[in-house]
Amino acid sequence: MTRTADLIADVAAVLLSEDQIQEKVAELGRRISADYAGRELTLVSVLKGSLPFMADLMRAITIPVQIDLMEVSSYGGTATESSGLVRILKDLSSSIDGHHVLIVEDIIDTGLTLNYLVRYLRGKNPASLRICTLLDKPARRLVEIPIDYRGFEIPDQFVIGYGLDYGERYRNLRFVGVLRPEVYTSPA
Ligand code: PRP
Ligand code: 7HP
Repeated sequence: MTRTADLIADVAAVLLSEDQIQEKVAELGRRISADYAGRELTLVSVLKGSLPFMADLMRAITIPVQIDLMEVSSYGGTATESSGLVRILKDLSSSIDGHHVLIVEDIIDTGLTLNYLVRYLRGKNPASLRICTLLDKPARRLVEIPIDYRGFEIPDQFVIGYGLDYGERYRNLRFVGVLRPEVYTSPA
């Protein structure tokens, strides 16, 4: 059986500690609350990776919010490389027509997932559409994405934890760490 200790053994370095993440989430919550004061905000979380970030961010926001969840998966790529081909596994539950929408993402890497999602959500006629991401890995960007709220800019390393996975593991770690390259380069 896998224990948290086994997961931690695969971590080369802690990139962002639990405290650093929580401090940043509180700061983003304050900024978003101030920017959207007097307006109704709908947070759209992009599952599964953004689940912990969404759960913490929505509670750091002090104005009324609605939430909705989408799940997308990129296909045709590898476990560490996105392909740009995106499939919607779970669509919005409610209309966002006329709503102020903030997309909540865990990481923007190539930008291909969000490029697809932004175009998809714009087609649903929101009053405004902005992007909040915890992590931004600009070195790998293939398409330009306007980021309105950015938690941390990170180097070009494969990271896991706080929702981020490799092969569906590590999402339950409370920090963001760099995965040991042996984990994804050595044969299973
Ligand atoms: C991850 C992450 C982003 C996307 C970013 O999702 O949550 O949605 O990749 O990569 P990109 O900028 O190169 O498109 P993934 O498809 O791994 O699904 P998950 O959230 O369920 O882990
Ligand atoms: C997707 C993704 N998932 C986990 N860790 C990373 O570094 C990633 N980049 N893009």
